[in-house]
Amino acid sequence: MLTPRVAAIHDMSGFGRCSLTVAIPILSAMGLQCCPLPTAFLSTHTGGFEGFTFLDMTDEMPKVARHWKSLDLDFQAIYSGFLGSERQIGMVADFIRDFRSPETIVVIDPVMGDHGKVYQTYTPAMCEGTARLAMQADVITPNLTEAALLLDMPYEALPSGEAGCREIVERLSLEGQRSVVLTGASCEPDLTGAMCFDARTGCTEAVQTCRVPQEFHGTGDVFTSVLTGALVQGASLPEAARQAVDFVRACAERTALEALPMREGVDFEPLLGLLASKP
Ligand code: PXL
Repeated sequence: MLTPRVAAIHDMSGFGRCSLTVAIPILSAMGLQCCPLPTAFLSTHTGGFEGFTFLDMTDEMPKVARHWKSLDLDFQAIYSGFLGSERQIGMVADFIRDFRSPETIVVIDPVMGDHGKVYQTYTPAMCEGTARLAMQADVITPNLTEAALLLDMPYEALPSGEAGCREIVERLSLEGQRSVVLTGASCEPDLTGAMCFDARTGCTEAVQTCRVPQEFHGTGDVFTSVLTGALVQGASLPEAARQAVDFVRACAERTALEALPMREGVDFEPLLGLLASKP
């Protein structure tokens, strides 16, 4: 079998473990070919560093897409995350239109913010565009902040607990048309993980683990990269979410013992073997 391919549309942040520096090694460890389409190149991510550089790749993106099209490339999954400009949102929509086949899994992480706050570089127009783009997805993976933005309600007003998380994913499913994996979803105070609405089955299921009592940057990117890899490998949505929850927990446990600064992300590299596909 040919190695499945994933087009990964994210920024490349040189330091801080997020987006492409997470997606490429994780998808590769899972036995998949990751083809990066960078949205921006930054010296670090924007969460916790001052003075980061930001090279916008908007003008480059349609050229890359055109070249890939001329090579007749196809992708088993299209996976998008952090975008660098408002114009890119339409470009990602065009990319999906041009490269989607009936078998392609389109995973859109509607990256916009965390902990109730919108990221520094995300304008209101970008947030609206992200919500529109997310309508093209087979699967979206918002955190609670992004869920509130997609539902156009204040973060503080989100329903909580297991019943609240169920309500959120069902409301975000566009009447059952798209799958939703809510990250950072906590059914009980000592537990955390994901709440999944699976558009294929119409079922909502909680996938939980013990909470590691510390926050880390970039765990959403680790989570959605593992989820995407597992879906391409043929896992069901709840199985893929289970793999992603367990991997993030293993990374968080290890990193908590190392007392790494939050902004450096989770120390996932030594744990990539846990994901390794067995030929
Ligand atoms: O993890 C999301 C993310 C991705 N890329 C960049 C970011 C962030 C969150 O802060 O700043 C550049």
